[in-house]
Amino acid sequence: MRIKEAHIYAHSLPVKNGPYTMASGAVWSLDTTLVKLVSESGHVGWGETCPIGPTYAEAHTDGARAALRLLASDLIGTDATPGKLRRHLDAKLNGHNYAKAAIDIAAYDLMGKSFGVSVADLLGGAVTDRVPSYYATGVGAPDDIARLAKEKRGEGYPRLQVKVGGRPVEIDIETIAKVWEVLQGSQMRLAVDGNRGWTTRDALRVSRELPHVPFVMEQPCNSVQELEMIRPQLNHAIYMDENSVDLNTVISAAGAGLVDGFGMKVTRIGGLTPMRTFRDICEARNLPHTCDDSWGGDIIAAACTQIGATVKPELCEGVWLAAPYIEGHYDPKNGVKIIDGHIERPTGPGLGVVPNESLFGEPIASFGG
Ligand code: 0XW
Ligand code: MG
Repeated sequence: MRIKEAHIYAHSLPVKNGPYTMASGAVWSLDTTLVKLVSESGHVGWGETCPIGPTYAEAHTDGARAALRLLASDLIGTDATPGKLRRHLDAKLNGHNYAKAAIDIAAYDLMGKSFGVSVADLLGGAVTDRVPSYYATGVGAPDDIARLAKEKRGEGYPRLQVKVGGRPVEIDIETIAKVWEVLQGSQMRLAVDGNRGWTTRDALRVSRELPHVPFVMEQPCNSVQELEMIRPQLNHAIYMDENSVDLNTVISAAGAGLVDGFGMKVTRIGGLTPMRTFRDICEARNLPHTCDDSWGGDIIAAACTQIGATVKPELCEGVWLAAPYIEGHYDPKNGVKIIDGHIERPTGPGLGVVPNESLFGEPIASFGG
């Protein structure tokens, strides 16, 4: 399966009822980048990468596009089988996982479409076609977030992630306590995501003042070293998100027992090829994890859902989608939607979605053809 054409597209995704707020800032609109690969056999595969602004991760839109231009220029005639392709990309450019991820996802879509099987089949097989999702609030006033918690609980979401950080920690403590009043007695699980925004002092204080609230503390502080400092003193389970930038970090964190699970982003780790290894490492250590991305439309949503559907159900913390914050879909028929807090896995070949590419206009770069 050799690549005949590679095209890169830019597309804008405004935040519905924006902005979306996290400890590191507020975003009103995100610039996503799509990759289309065409094989010599005429099959087409799509990938996507959409950093949520320039301060959330060590990633930004222009970085993704520059890296993709460099990588795509050398794809023509290359074998699109994802494992081989991965080594080819690594030989061309060091790092830049979030850009390589778009090519890797497109290669999986291409392979699935040409074999007539879904990406979940290629990743080991779906264990469910109804994948649990979770809702992430922005950083907001305690009463507003408690109201939102009640609404999302009513909609059937099995999990809520409350954003905190970037403001006085007293307001975060009040927010978590008020949310817990709403969720107590329900089946809905709670994660509190600091997005690197707390000091170790703040994280320890929250854990000490709310020992009765069974939340998972996600990426409270900025660095791995800060997580190591607070770990022995916490009352709460701790998940790593932003710091888990590659498989090596994941192996170290899991091996050292530093964390109880991960919030994982498919593009941060480099696409579906490393993501399936990540999933298997977590299964070997019984570590729960999410299968998310930071933002993006139907392509990234389908990629997260396909891998999420293959995770051992007890370890699947959910698949977060930007869909509730985005107007419309790339694929008018099979767009990836959240219904009653769960996602129906698209069951067609490849990712199971086919974007209406006229939405993206002319490519910003094209190779081959
Ligand atoms: C809630 N998310 C999955 C979406 C935003 O991009 C941030 C992210 C997270 O957990 O940090
Ligand atoms: Mg997170």
